[in-house]
Amino acid sequence: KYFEDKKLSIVCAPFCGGQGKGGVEKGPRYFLKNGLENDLKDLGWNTKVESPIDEMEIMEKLKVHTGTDFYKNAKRPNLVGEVSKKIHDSVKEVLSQDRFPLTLGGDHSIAIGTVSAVIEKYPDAGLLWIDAHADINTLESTDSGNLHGCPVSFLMGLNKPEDTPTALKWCPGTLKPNKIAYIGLRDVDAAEKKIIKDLGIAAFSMYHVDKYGINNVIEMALKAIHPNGNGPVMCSYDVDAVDPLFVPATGTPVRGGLTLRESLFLVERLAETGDLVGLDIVECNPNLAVDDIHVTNTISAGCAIARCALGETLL
Ligand code: HAR
Ligand code: MN
Ligand code: MN
Ligand code: MN
Repeated sequence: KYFEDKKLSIVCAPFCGGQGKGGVEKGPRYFLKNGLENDLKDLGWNTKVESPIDEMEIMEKLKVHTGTDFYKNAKRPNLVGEVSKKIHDSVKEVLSQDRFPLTLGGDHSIAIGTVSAVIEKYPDAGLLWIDAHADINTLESTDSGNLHGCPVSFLMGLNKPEDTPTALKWCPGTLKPNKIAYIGLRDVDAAEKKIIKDLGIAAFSMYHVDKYGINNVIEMALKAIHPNGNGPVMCSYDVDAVDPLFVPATGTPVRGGLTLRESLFLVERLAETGDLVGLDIVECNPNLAVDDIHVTNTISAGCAIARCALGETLL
């Protein structure tokens, strides 16, 4: 299987420019402060930490780009393009060293970089997108203009060349509809529903989790991206998939989400397959907590997702 010598790099992606709320760039720092690197060492991983983007520099650039960097309705496309390319290159480098890429966001726009890098290394990789949102808006369809609502459209090449900001043209856009499965959806825009339906993308909403149970949903999702049973799997995990009761400190919480056990079971099962080749954990925003318990709950849930995906078991 993959990464048998158990080497891993934590790729820090402290970026908030794919949406409008400050604080999500603090994610990597909070995860590390919570002891994530040592926890992964305890699970037998040889760990390293990579910081491909300079947080201070990007926060300075953010001030300039906000209000000047637009492409049609989209906000800060040049900054998102620049940052996601740096993350892409870092994840490529990590993979070339036979290390597992665990990328800590940051907002979900950084997945433009991570997922494209994993696909370059593993062209037949399937993508599991765990999220309350589908993040498949195109530059035409986005109402908010926030690019964290659009990464899947760039990964799939759904934006026409003349609709693609220069700084995002590096993204290959080769991800095929039959290589994607969503889990946890419950806040999907009308335009996104149409795209998902038209392209026939496998999408398991909270309705399906209720109807079939999380165990069947994960099996159906894996079957959708690898009909023959196995193959490399990239998981991009937006913590807002989890119910805000457990993960309150996130930018766009939506009630009626995964329980904490369902959210961990998903990644425990992925670890069991041995097919996981990359993981993102995004959208933790400590600034949006109303008290310290909210911060602790959110960060400890995020860390638990990472540990469970990387081999922690209950027994
Ligand atoms: N669909 C909405 C938009 O495009 C909201 C999605 C953004 N929220 C997220 N993404 N956290 O997962 O703006
Ligand atoms: Mn590349
Ligand atoms: Mn989301
Ligand atoms: Mn998301």
